[in-house]
Amino acid sequence: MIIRNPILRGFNPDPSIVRVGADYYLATSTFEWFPGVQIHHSRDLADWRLVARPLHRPGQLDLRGDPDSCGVWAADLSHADGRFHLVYTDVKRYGRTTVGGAAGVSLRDFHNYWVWSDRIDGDWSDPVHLNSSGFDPALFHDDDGRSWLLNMLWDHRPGRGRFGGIVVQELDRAAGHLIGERRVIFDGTPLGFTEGPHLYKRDGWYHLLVAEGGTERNHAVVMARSRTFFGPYEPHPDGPVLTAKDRPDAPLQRTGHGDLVDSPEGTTWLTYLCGRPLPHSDRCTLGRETAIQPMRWGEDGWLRTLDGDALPVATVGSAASESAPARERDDFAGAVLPPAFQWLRTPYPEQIFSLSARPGWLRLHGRETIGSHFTQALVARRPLAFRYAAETLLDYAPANFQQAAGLVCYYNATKFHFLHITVGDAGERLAQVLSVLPLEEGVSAVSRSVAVGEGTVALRAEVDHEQLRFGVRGEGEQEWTWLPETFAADLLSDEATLPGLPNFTGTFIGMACQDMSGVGLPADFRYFHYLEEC
Ligand code: 6LW
Repeated sequence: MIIRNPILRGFNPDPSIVRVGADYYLATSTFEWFPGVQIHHSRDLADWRLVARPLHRPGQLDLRGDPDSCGVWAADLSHADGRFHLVYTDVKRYGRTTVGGAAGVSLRDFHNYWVWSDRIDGDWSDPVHLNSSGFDPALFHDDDGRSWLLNMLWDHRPGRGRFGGIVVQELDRAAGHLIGERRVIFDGTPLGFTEGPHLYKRDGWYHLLVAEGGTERNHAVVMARSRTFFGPYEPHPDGPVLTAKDRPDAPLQRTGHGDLVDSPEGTTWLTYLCGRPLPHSDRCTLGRETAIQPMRWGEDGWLRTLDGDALPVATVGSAASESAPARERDDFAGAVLPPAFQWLRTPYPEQIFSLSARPGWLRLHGRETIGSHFTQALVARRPLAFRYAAETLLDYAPANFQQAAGLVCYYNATKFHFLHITVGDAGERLAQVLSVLPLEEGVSAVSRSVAVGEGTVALRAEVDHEQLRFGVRGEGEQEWTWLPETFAADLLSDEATLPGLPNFTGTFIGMACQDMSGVGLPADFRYFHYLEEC
């Protein structure tokens, strides 16, 4: 078995893993993207398949109005008494780091929910609100049958450092609410930014695993242990269990926010989030991804990487060759979206798209502008590599300049490149690119346009690391017409941002349709191809 990290390529951060018999399940965060939470399945830890997106009904999740990089953070997946449990945060407010500067208050809104299901791909329950005291909830099911909720405690008060430690409180699963008192069990280490708690019981010890250092280059997996549940917890004598901090040579960067699982053979595996910057850059256009590697328990009862160097590994086992490039051609012949696709925020997808209005086509209804925090018609998928091409076929007849539809490379409202078909001043149909750039607030650019004839039009994006180019091909044409400009793909990354704003997702590539005239003019898409050029 060869494991190539990241095992979940493209925006899949904050992994939580559980094993039930021979089946491993991995839950990752989805933020403002809908449906909420992705759960992948594997039997060998190498090959993973998306098997569930549990939060999909209006009664479960409504992300409309959630700011960029808010929404569903850090789901924690567990299994107890024959049932899967999922706790997660819906972040409703983030804003800039503090209101009133560093000495000001940091007002944010984190709501933690619990859902459950007897089957991983079953109909998950409606959520039960547990608390709102901070983010990164996790459940610990003790062997006395009691369950406990952990989360990081958010301290909004001036000068308190915002991260107030790890708190626990008992969850009465039968009654469906927290009971007893809330207690801080761990204040963290000097690395700070203590979050992402998970608790395990082994050899008479309670082992606490947390993320520290913040999710950028100082990120780390940190462990502490105690003989008693409420602590005190003694940090690992070696420091972080795994980190790429101060190791720019490490094959994976930003490694942190981990979770542990034991194989049937008794090997302990650590899964964690990581970032892969573009070569010769610090920019992660694919966002934070998920990696995994085996660990070992020392004679002293502490967990370490196999080499004891606390470093991430690119592969487990000798990888003779690179994995084959993905070539995914999706048409829209089915009644549901192909599984790789998601949309933004709304639990009412029928308001933005239809797969039945024109059989064999995906119809996007012209709604709000790209970047709207409410109802924008944008359906997209994660790119998984630094080089890829994406192509679609569009049937669209705009009547005025306020109507636009096409192919978009999208990070969030502050950064995207949108190749769209619209109408010029003389009423002619044309293709042009609207770019909104993250570094100069509100700066956007519209490229030079190319004329487009009647009928359907094929649209193509080709991304090669930092460079993006767009092409169009009219009905009956053999050759692509490439727009004269190229565009900065690396601006669509976690790192290219105005200061103080959250950038926790990653680039998506997909289809969009907006109608600022309010007519709701639809655009029809026949297929979507995602091709990793080798
Ligand atoms: C997540 C926190 C983190 O809740 O970033 O890197 C937050 N760690 O644990 C969003 O992914």
